[in-house]
Amino acid sequence: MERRVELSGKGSYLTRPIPLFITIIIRADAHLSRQDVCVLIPTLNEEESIESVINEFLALGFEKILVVDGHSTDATVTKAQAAGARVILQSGSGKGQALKEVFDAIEEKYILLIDGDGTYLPAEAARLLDPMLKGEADHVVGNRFDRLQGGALKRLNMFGNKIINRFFVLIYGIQLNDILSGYRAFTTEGIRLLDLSTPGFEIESEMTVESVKKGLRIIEVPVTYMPRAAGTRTKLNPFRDGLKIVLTIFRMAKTENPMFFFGLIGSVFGAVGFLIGLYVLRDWLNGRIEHIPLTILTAILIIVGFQLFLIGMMGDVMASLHREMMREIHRKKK
Ligand SMILES: Nc1nc2c(ncn2[C@@H]2O[C@H](COP(=O)(O)OP(=O)(O)OP(=O)(O)O)[C@@H](O)[C@H]2O)c(=O)[nH]1
Ligand SMILES: [Mg+2]
Repeated sequence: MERRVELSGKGSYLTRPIPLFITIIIRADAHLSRQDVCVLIPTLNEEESIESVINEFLALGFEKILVVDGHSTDATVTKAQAAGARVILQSGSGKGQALKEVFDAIEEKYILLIDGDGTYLPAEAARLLDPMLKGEADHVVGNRFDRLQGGALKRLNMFGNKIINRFFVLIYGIQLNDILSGYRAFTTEGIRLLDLSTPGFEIESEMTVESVKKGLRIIEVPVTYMPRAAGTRTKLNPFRDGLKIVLTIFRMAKTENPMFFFGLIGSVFGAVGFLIGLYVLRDWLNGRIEHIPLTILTAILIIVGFQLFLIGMMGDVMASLHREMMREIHRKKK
């Protein structure tokens, strides 16, 4: 019988002879102390898949499995408990609120975060954990776009994901391809440094941006993404949640890339002022000296737009000074 065994983030090996299989397990274990890992699974009505996700992790030797449930109305909680996971009911609602609530309660050194809907493969856990256990990263993100299973992401979600990722790269200048992935690993120490405030599906983008801000070493590794099981429902609304995600990324740009944040708002003011100004100018050239209030409005809009640009420039200076200071503090700490 052929077996697939995941190794150290460098893909999978097909192993046939038993001795080779044992060698591979030993080598994988050298990097991976599973006792130090808390497998964290947020769930909301995932009774179809939760058992198999937990069982696969148990079979891989992960014992600390924590399910944080959003008051599922199906059998998710009983199935998770029966399978051997510890279950915590979140006090509020939303995936973000659920995760924030449990981060402080986790005692293991590493957290492996995975959705409970069976769209990610537990067998690929080592790929995410290895770079951290080797001390090469503080936050590892599973990139779904490298090896996407046909139909796993609906065309609309795919489009939204690409736009959001581009938007992120544009603002933060860091080349990541899948900032919204639900399969990640991080050090518990690292995640506690992050200031997380969003309650819903914005949490992944917030975790990524905050990691960049707090100087965590963040890397991506390819992971497989499977379609949701037929008949199960997504909780993500591509329009409502997509907009919230974009606004979160934009709002957070205020301190990281002030020129972009204030410049964009300033451009909107300037552009509206310019258009109204054109209208006033056209009538003025035709000999009609009217629209006095509109003329004043034009001037105000353009001045405010220009001032926002200046605020952006000042903000940029402050941001780079802050970065320099943080670097200095880090250097002193070492
Ligand atoms: N605790 C908790 N978990 C949630 C909540 N909303 C969603 N989840 C879980 O978070 C994970 C991701 O949610 P999904 O609905 O799969 O969203 P998605 O993965 O972006 O979308 P799909 O591509 O359709 O799977 C799943 O395991 C959900 O059960 C919530 O309010 N509370
Ligand atoms: Mg999902």
